[in-house]
Amino acid sequence: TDTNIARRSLTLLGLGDMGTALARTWLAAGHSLTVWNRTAAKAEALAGTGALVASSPAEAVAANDLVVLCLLDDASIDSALEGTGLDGKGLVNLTTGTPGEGRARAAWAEARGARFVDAGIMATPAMIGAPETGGYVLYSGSRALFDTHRAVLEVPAPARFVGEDPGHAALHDVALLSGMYGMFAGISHAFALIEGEDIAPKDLAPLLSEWLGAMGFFVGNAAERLTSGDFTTGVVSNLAMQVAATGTLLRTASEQGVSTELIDPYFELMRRRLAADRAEHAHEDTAGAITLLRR
Ligand code: FVH
Repeated sequence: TDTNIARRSLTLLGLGDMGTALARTWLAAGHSLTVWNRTAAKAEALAGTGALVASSPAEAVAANDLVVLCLLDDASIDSALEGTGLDGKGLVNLTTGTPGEGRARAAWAEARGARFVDAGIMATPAMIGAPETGGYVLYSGSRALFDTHRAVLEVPAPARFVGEDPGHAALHDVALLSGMYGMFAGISHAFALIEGEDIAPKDLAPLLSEWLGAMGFFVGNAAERLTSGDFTTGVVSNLAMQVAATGTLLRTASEQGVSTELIDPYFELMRRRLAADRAEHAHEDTAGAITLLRR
């Protein structure tokens, strides 16, 4: 495990919004940082704060054993590193990708003699170097590589290692983001309902926020039900009642002149789960609907 973190040196490829935020925290913490960016001006801008600017990806990679990638997408890694020797390097990929891309990239790195860790950044650039904001980075792949560099990787944001399958950081990342977008959809529908009424969005906001927090128990409940296969024990709001109640939500949307396009898909799934076996599924909550999603 890295103990002397003040004197570590590493390379960072990619100085977009996120890469620049990462670079600033490593430089501020006193690390020796070599940077490369396709558009050289972004790298030059960091030279004044102590970054060593490489003129090519190959020069940047040669400078250090630890090489961090923070590029736009998986394809840009090929574009940046094509023809660059990686033998003996430790590659940490902070570029967002799919689980399949993470696994393929690990095999690609190993074939070139490098160890590999993939990552998913659960933070915006403003949350980097600000642990109080709750951001963190998910890592998966080579445990040995992660352990060796953990301290330096934790400078920008806390690290969470989620397993040796190099696809699992991306899978966790996308699962969390998917949950977030589902929540954003519900929030959008809620605000659309009050538009044009004598209710200020800022007055609905704290109620909505508090309600979503209170409903957060569903996450743990769903996990328990999916693990045990028991979708009925301890149910407080049963599926038959909830399906009936969706009628009120849909009629309200109609009265308010609001499209139901954001809530229809979930309501349809609830109806399908109930219709599949009404006698059994009527006593579940909505977690049973999850089982219908897998193709
Ligand atoms: N910014 C955010 O809020 C999110 C937070 C969660 C994680 N994402 C992911 O982080 C990766 C980098 O995101 P970013 O915000 O730094 O993105 P950009 O500011 O657009 O910078 C992109 C960098 O990638 C370079 N680049 C693009 N294509 C190529 C290529 N073909 N060859 C070499 N480099 C390439 C680009 O270079 P340049 O345009 O400055 O020349 C930037 O350095 C990303 O995976 C997010 O999903 C961020």
